[in-house]
Amino acid sequence: MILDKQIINQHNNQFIDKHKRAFGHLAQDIPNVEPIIEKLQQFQIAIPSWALGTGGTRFGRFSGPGEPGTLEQKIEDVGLLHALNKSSGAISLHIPWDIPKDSEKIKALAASLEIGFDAVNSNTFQDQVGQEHSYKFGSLHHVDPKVRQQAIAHNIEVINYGKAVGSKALTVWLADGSSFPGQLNFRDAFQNTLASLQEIYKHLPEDWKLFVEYKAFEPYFYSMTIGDWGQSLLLANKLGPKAYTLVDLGHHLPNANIEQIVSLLLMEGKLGGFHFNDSKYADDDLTAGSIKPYQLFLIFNELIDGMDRNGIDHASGLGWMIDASHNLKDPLVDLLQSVEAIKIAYAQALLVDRAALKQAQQANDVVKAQEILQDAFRTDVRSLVAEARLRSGAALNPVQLFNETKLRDQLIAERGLNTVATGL
Ligand SMILES: [Mn+2]
Repeated sequence: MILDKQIINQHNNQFIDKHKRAFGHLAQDIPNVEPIIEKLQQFQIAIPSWALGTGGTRFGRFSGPGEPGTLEQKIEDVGLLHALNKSSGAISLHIPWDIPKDSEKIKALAASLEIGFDAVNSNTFQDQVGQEHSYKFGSLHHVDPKVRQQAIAHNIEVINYGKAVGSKALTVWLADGSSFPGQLNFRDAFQNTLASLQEIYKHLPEDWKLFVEYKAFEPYFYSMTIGDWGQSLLLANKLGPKAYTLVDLGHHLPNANIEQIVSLLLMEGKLGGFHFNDSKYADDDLTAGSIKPYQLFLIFNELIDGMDRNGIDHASGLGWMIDASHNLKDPLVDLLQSVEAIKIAYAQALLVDRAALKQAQQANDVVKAQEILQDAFRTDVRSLVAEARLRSGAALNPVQLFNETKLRDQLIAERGLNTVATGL
C-alpha cells in the first residue's frame, strides 16, 4: 500500500497552526535550532524485517490481522512507516526468515519507497527444516567442528544475500551458552567462537562491518559465550578493524550502566551498531523509551559526546536499528512510537550545553552538572521533532494519522485477516 501524499497534507493542514505555535515558542530558546533540525531530518533508524508481525512470548503468539506475509509486503510496511515519519529509511533482513530471492526486484521495490538495506542478520539459534546438524548445543562455539562449519557457511551465505541487495554489515548474535555448571569449557567455547568468526571475517567485503552482538543471559541461563561487552570487544579486537561491538539495550543485566559502556566503546573506536528497545526486567522487547526514557536520553548524551569527539557522522557512522517485537500493540504503531521516542531522546541530547557541562565537571559542581542534563531532558522537544518531520514531507502526528485513516483496515482489505509474518 502506498500512502497518498494528499492524505499527509490534509492531516498536516489540520494541525499546522497548533504546531507552529508550539514550535515557535520552543525555537526562541534554542540558539542553534537550524542545524539541530537538519540532524533530526538526517537521522534514520532501520526497521528489522521480523518486527512487522506481532511478536510472541514463549507461551504463545497472537497474530494480528493484515500482517505482511511476504518480504515484499514487509518492505511495503517499512515504506509506509517511512512515508509517515521520514525516519525509517532502511530495513534489516533476517536470514532465513526473509531471503531476497529475486534481489533485483526486491532492490527496485525498496528504492521506489526510498528504503535502503541495513545490516543483514544470521540465525544459528534455530534449526531449519532439512538442516544436517543441530544447534541445540550452540553453533559457532560448538564442540563439533562439523556444526561450526555449517554455521560458518550459513553466515557466508547471509553475507552473499546482503551483497546482492547492497547491505554493508553483518550482525552476528549467538544463542551459544550453557545452562549448567560444568557443561562447557569457557576457554574452548571462546576460542571456537573466535576461530569461527575469523573464517566469516575472511569473507567480509572490504567496505563491510561485522557487528558482534552480546547478551547477558537467555536462552542459556548459566553462561553465554558472548555474554557482555567485554567478551564482544575482545572478539572484535582480535578479529580486526572491520569488526565492532553491537549494543542491544535489552541484553544487559538489570541496572547495568549502558551509557558508560557506550562511552568507552566509542572511545576505543569499537562501537559499530545499536539495537533500540526498552525493558523492565531483561530482554523484554518493549517500545523504545516506554519504561526508561531518561536512560535513553543519557545513552544519546554519551553517543553524541563520543561521536563528536571522534568526528563520526551521527546519521551514517553507526548502524541504528530497532530490535523489538512484542505481542500487544499493532506492530506498525509500535514502531512509530519507538522511532518517535528515539528521536526525542536524540533531540534532547543535542540540546545539552556541552561546554557548560565540561566546566561543571572540571569544577566538581555536581548540582550544576545534573541541572544541565535534566534541563535538556525536561525540555518538551516534540514540536522540534515534528518540525523536522514536516520539512521532510512526513506527518505531524504519524500515530494519529495511522489510526484516523484506518491504515490497518486498508492493509487487512489488501492482505486478508489470516496472513502470518515469518519470525519467532
Ligand atoms: Mn538485538
